[in-house]
Amino acid sequence: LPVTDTAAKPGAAPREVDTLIIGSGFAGLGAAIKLVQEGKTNFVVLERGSDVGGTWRDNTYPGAACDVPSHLYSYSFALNPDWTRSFSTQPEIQRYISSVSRKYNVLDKHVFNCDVQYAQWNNATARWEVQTSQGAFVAKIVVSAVGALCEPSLPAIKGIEGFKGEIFHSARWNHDADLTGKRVAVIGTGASAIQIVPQLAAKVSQLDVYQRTAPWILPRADREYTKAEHLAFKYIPGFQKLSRLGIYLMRETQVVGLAKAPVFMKPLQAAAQVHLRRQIKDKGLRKKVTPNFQIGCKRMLISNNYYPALAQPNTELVTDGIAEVTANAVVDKSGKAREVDAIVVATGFHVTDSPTFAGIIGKDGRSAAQVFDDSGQQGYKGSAIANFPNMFFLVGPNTGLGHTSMVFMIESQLNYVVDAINTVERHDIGTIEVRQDAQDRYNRELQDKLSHSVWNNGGCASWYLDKHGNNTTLWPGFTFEFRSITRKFDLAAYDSVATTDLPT
Ligand code: N01
Repeated sequence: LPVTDTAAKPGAAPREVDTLIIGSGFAGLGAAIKLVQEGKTNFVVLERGSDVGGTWRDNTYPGAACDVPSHLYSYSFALNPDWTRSFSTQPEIQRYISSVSRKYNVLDKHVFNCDVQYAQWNNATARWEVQTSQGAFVAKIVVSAVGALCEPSLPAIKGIEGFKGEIFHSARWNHDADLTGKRVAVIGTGASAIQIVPQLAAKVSQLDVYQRTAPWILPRADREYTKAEHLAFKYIPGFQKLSRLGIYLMRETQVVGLAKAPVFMKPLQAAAQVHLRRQIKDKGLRKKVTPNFQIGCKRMLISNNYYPALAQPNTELVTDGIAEVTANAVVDKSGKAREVDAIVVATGFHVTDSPTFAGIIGKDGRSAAQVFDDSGQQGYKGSAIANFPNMFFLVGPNTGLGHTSMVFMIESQLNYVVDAINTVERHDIGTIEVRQDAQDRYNRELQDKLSHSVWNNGGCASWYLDKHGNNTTLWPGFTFEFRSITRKFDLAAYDSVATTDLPT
């Protein structure tokens, strides 16, 4: 593929850099901050949106909020004593990320509205050539921080493209569409949908919720912080850190049930059953929302208002499956058509089959999509992939979590990747690539651990598993174990060539 328009515009970001970061969510922004802290200036961040924030910028649907407590869901180096509640809403998280980007003065390193079309390794120059909607960039090292939940997955439902009303994905909410008093269908009952449904139920005339698989839902211990707590977070030294540690340790105990011995999930499943019985009195509805798999197999959801919203008279839970969508209705598999003015598609994201993989082209000319098609999505410590020299990944393969804060995993990876970049500089390395044997050994151990987990054995299909049935998304242990293996960059697991030995 030809690289076009490499000429730098006056005053624009440099076109040739040491390090190029793709994406500015929690991961990419964190990488930019760490590079600055390491005294590095020759880098650029390419961001397809018009602001930092990534998934928290994009998911603006009504009710969007985090299901990890606020004090843990933030950078350790930028604690925020001002969180207003125990589980933050999307606008507050977005404001936090934005304020961190300003505080650490990295916005001038960003090129916004810059959509990366592909990144191709050039063996001859030992550089990545990155083609974007704003022309080409060339970099020695690329850090891919595009996130796992960034590419909306649209359902392949017969006739859906011919629907004449409003239709949009949960992560691309159309705020110009006023749904007040309208008839609305929501497709999906995952983490996004269960936050959207109560908001819509309160304002629409008719809400049809299309459920394919009933999720497990636990109570949400959400509340506003008191004035005394605010003062304590702000003025008592260590109080915030202690509270963060407490949340962290409580969440970590879940790993035993999720990854090691699913039998320990039974108390949580019992708690979810009690929650369901308390919130839904109608036995028919109760039966419909009772999951048929083990809790934890899919992401555990938390909500206090989803079940009550389903029980509202203007809401109907449809479990017959969708046969087709016509110009003005959704038709279920029993043949019943329900006319609607709008459809909200809350069907999740392309994770193990992200279209972004097709745009990363490694040293033998194969894209990440082609490599993953053969072997499944595999990497080394979630941070490097054989065949892709001088490229590091944040939130790469098997770094996802089902129980606690991704920011913790991201910070672990930031240590590792920034140490890798420092190592490359220190040893004057021209190219560096993880060894296939090191990657294979790492993945054998991972898959062995995952084979005992509830994600693989809990009797459900989920976005955690790829088309081969392999779990290539989740980290199977305690997060402090991941922190430990990413503490230092391990050059021994990599093949490297000194700059002086590169062919000229
Ligand atoms: O997506 P999902 P999401 N026909 O993939 C259904 C994070 N997150 O956007 O279960 C009909 O979980 C699908 O059904 P089934 C979090 O990590 C966090 O909700 O596959 N239905 C499912 O019900 C989460 O896991 C937060 O049978 C179809 C739903 O759509 C991840 O993002 C908030 C269908 C998709 O659920 C993704 O969550 C939001 C079809 N063709 C998101 N295809 C918080 O922190 C799919 N479905 C709170």
